[in-house]
Amino acid sequence: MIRIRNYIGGALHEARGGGTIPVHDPSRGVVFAEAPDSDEFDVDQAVTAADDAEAAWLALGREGRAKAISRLADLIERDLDIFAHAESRDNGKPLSLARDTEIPRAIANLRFFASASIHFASESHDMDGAAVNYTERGPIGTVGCISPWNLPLYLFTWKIAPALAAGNCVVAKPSEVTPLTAHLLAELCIEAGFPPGALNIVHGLGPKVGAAITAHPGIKAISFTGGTRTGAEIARVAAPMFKKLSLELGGKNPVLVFDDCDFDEMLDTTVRSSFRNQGQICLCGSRILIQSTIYERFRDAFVERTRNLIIGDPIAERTDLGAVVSEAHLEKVLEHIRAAEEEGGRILCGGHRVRLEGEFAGGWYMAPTVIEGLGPACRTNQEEIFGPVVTLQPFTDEAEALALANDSPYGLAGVVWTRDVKRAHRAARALRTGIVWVNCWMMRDLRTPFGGMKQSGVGREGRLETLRFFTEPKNICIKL
Ligand code: TXE
Repeated sequence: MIRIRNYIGGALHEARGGGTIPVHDPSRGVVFAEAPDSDEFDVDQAVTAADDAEAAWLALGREGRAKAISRLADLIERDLDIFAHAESRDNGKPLSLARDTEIPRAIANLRFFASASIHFASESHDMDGAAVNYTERGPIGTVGCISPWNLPLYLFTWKIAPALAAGNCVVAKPSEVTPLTAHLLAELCIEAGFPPGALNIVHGLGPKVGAAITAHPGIKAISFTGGTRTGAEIARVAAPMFKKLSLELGGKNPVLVFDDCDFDEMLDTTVRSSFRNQGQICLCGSRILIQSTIYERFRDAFVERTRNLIIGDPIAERTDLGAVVSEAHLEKVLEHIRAAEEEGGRILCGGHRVRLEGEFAGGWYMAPTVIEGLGPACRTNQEEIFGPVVTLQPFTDEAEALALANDSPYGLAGVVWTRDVKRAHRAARALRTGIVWVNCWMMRDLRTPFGGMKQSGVGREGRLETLRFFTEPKNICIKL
């Protein structure tokens, strides 16, 4: 049994109450680790440790902080295999995905923001010689980072790296469902001699630890990625305390397939954008809108490709889909499928749990599912499912495609497949989403703004956006 512990003030600790939370291996449905069941006392200890660390962390200067953060990246890279196996075991995701994409991205997050903070420049505005303004951007103080279970270390580092690089001290909470890689990172912090208290990691349940971080008066800003309902709860508590908030929430992303697209490339990518990480990426396309002239061709090819996806042992190289993250999540996805059937949807493939054999018999596997025959207003096309489930809807022309795409309470990402350059620009502009991919999916440049409109969140992340979020601007005007 792996024992995960809090990382506070540079050392590992049990929760004050001594309680633990079981951590499951979704591929087998068994408990393999336990994490501290922390509460507001542990959060308070972490805030005190962070406040105490502030002077030493600032004294390192930008270069010193960047060096300390980069050193963590080097150590994760050294242990890449250990981290990838841990992520796959904790989350159920294919090992190949953790090893080739997610852990490398966590390393890139740390290096990227270590370097970006060095190049972060101040602005100055000249008032025709009468005066000059310059804008200082200093750290905020102690900040909170709360991350979800779908891309555990990837999203954890995407928050803590810029927060630290900007000179803040951090109290961070990974998801209680997937705490392992954050714990491995804490061990590397100790090995690296990372300044004690600059980063503190408190494990535990959202309504206890997450809520305590949100409500703690010593925490000046909160960066959160997770469900829309949780984001609303955080905003409800934090807004009257005037905390800065960055909320990256859910999505119900449309994929617009026009009949002039490169069909083979579109098909390959759309299979990925639908089912990668078992559909548990906020950027996955879940509403596929297809021009009626190629609807049957697309549907038949897509269903055939989906049926051929291999569901199995996450460690096996040929596995396309591993397990979904938890039994509760599997039940939630299956409940959405039952609702889709009640609404009159036709399940073209999947729609059920998959039982594997041997050691994986207790694992939480789900067949990738394609549904057609549902209108835009139904629950299935309005609510985020966050599993390997997509719907197909035909459209006749561009106007109808855009109306369907924008008929959603969410506005995170949209994908457009067309060879018509004018249409690509028109559609990209008309989509009410924070991110649009044309003829591709999930190509990410860390410098660009990332985030959503409507119920997909508030604020953006990315090089400039995040460093601005994690700093406090001060304008200084000097009369000449
Ligand atoms: O997320 P939660 P859950 C969506 C997806 C999923 C749904 C619920 O639809 O089915 O959200 O997932 C912490 N105060 N996404 O329940 O609860 C929690 O401990 C402060 C989309 O797992 O939002 C965890 O660390 N914090 C998404 C983090 O919030 C609280 C990724 C996220 O968990 C809290 C994940 C509280 N009151 C789920 N309650 C995406 N956009 O990528 C919980 N938390």
